[in-house]
Amino acid sequence: MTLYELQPTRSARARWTLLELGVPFESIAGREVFEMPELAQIHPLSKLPALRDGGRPLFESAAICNWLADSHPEAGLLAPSGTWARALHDQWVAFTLSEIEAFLWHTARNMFILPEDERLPAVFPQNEAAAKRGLAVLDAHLKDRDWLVDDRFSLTDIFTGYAACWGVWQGMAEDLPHLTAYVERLQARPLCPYHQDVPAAVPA
Ligand SMILES: N[C@@H](CCC(=O)N[C@@H](CS)C(=O)NCC(=O)O)C(=O)O
Repeated sequence: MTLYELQPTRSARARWTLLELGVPFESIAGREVFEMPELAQIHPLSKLPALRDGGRPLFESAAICNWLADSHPEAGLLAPSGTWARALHDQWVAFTLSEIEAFLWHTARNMFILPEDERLPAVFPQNEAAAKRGLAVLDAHLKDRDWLVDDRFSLTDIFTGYAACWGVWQGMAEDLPHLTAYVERLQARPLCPYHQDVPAAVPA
């Protein structure tokens, strides 16, 4: 098992999943990974994270994390397909990507990643408002529970929890106490790698 990663970014989801599952893996890490032909063979856009499992290439953090948890069912990190708990996991993953992360990432691209003359700071307020709407949904859901699905820690928390941390790091959760407490619970877990600010580490 080989994980191509850059920490701390969305690669951390795959790393945490592997650690929770106790699966040994080789790590190929760092900014130089973006230039590696072997990454381009896995991810058509040479993005991270990317995984090679027994020679088979896989990209997108959601697909990687789901595959890892599904292929190690004994760990109980993810409810099986066909259960209601799995439907709820799928719901939170889709919600995270479309209602929170898309906006956080669009801002990050316009703040750190695109060439300076292509950046559009005008998108920041709109993205912040949209991401906050999504984060507020998580905050309301977490009012009466510690974890997102079935009130037990699961892959859903590894996945969606990353976007929750990202929102907190961006100062978007000051009026979201349940989300803030949730991020603290995540970070208190012994294997949690979500401890640094994302934008500072996103490739320039
Ligand atoms: N939706 C993808 C996002 C992958 C992604 O954009 N990763 C960033 C690091 S967080 C990256 O590779 N950036 C380099 C680039 O955009 O060219 C996932 O969740 O895996």
